[in-house]
Amino acid sequence: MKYLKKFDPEVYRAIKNEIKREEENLELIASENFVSPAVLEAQGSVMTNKYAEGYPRARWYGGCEFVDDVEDLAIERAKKIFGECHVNVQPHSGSQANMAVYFSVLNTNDTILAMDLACGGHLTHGHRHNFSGRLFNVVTYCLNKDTEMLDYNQIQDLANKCKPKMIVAGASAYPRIIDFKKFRSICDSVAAYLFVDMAHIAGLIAAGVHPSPIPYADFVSTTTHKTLRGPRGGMILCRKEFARKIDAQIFPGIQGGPLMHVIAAKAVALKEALKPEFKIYQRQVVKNARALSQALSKLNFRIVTGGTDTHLLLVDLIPKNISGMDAEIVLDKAGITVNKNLIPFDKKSAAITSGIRIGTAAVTTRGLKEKEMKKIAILMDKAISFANNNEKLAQIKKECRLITKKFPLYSNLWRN
Ligand code: DSN
Repeated sequence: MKYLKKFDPEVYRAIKNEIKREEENLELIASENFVSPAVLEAQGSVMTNKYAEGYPRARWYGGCEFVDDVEDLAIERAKKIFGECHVNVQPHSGSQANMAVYFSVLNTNDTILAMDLACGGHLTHGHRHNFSGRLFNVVTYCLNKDTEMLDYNQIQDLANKCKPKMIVAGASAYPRIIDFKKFRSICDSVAAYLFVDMAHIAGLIAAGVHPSPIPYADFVSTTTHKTLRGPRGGMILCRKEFARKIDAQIFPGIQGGPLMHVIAAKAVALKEALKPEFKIYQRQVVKNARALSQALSKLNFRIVTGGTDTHLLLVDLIPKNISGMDAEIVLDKAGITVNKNLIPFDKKSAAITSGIRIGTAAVTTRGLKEKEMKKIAILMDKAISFANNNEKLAQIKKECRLITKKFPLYSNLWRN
């Protein structure tokens, strides 16, 4: 970063500090990951300079022959991974991917049935402060109170009553396998479209570690930066019959020029996802989440649903007498990064919460395995029991640092 260092030392310093933070801390935010140097190079490339409104070979600007190449590569690789469907790699984010899906077949005030944010859904699945909740009539499903898992009978009953035009499956904080076939049959019974937001589990699906929604859904959206381990961005996969509608909603519907440097990086990440190592990585992500869940359980943390099938777990902190908000702060002081999260039927507000969400995608990228998960659980438990003791927390941070030192991130990756 020699040019940046010289021209803008303040931004340079912030980036260096972020590198240090990522290198030294245990990153357990379920929606985050670390991209490869190849992805970073593509994203930091001259393709940021190019306007390319339109689609490959049908652009509104000249000089698009090379950006066409990367967009074609990204689309073809996504199809190889996820199967035959129409792919649009232009959404700037998951939110914009979701917006394009809604706009493609819904009219304002149409009814959608989606998972409540408080039960693990996402803002763009109809939250009242989000565009989705403001534009559509939203009915929400939650979880079974006893199992804390999706209750397909409840979803069927709600669908029978509200006759939604679209049912949204997918979540931000749900640790179990989602049965897309069941969602399809509920949709068929009420003639609704099935829209699956697979953002959190896209990498697991790419590796065959979670069942794929592609055979069942009319529309699938994803972000590219979570378990899929690509650049920050979005993508839509849909049945071919909706191809024109989806493309027209992304451009000119809701976006202008696509971010071609990000699309180049998406292509690189998708090439990585096609490699056999990616399957091994995703299997380890789930093994690590299970190991962490079991280890925390043994230390008297209550794991929502009793465990996990995915990259994430939701931890109920009520037995530990600390809120999610305070646990997030305390763990940060100890060098462990998580986020506070509502647990199903939480009595606390979204700003305080009774739980934290933990994910293993990022720590698995740097090579941690089950043995380290057990150590992390012990460190988390220690940190929470010494919540008011900054000296102890600083000591725990040093212990975390011993783990991250053993599994260097950038110092190793960038040398190769
Ligand atoms: N904010 C993301 C998450 O953390 O799950 C979803 O967009």
